[in-house]
Amino acid sequence: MFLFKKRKEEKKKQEQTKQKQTPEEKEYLFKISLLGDGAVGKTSLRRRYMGQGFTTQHLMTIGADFAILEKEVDGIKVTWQIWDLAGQESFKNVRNMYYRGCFGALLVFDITNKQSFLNLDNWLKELLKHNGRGPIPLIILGNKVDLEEQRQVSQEEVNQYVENLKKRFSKESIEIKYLETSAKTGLNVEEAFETLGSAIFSYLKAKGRF
Ligand SMILES: Nc1nc2c(ncn2[C@@H]2O[C@H](COP(=O)(O)OP(=O)(O)OP(=O)(O)O)[C@@H](O)[C@H]2O)c(=O)[nH]1
Ligand SMILES: [Mg+2]
Repeated sequence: MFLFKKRKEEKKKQEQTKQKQTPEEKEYLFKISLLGDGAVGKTSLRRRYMGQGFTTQHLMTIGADFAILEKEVDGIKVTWQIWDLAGQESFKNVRNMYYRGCFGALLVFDITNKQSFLNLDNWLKELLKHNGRGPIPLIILGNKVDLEEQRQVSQEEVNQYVENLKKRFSKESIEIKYLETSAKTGLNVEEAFETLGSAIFSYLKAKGRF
């Protein structure tokens, strides 16, 4: 009986210290996912962000790849849990469980592949269906900008798409942004994750969970 009471008091103390912690002292765990058609460069972007370089080979992701790493966002320590999902249609059923509880997503298409841009809506639908959290911050990434001469998707059409999404989710406290990246040269890769991280902090603040 005495032990039980002591444990309860300890737990209460722990809760109180947690509440007193400033955002800089707290530790945040951000589960995010990378979505988009097969071969658009999801794994390459994740590897680049993790400092693992770039390879020209396409090693198709089977089901999902999972990575964990610590990086600061806005001066606050964040543990990223990155789910890099397989883009191929055949992995559709396996993917669903990885969406659950994600705080944000990087929606990737390949600027040299129009269809991968047109399919973004399907990816978004899949995410919203299985996430269990409602709309979450989204960063749209037009990848492979180093192949500018093969571009099939103009920045204007993506901006238009993003504007429509913003209208669609105008009642939600989520940010939606567009960035062009290259996993090959590293252009905007850090920015992509940092922008998503900042958007997640804004989302948590709006939900009173910061
Ligand atoms: N030129 C160029 N090639 C890229 C870029 N990003 C990825 N690639 C190439 O595109 C191919 C597919 O890259 P992945 O990162 O494996 O694609 P993925 O989206 O993870 O594909 P799945 O796992 O099958 O869904 C590879 O051959 C990469 O080398 C880029 O920014 N520029
Ligand atoms: Mg992959």
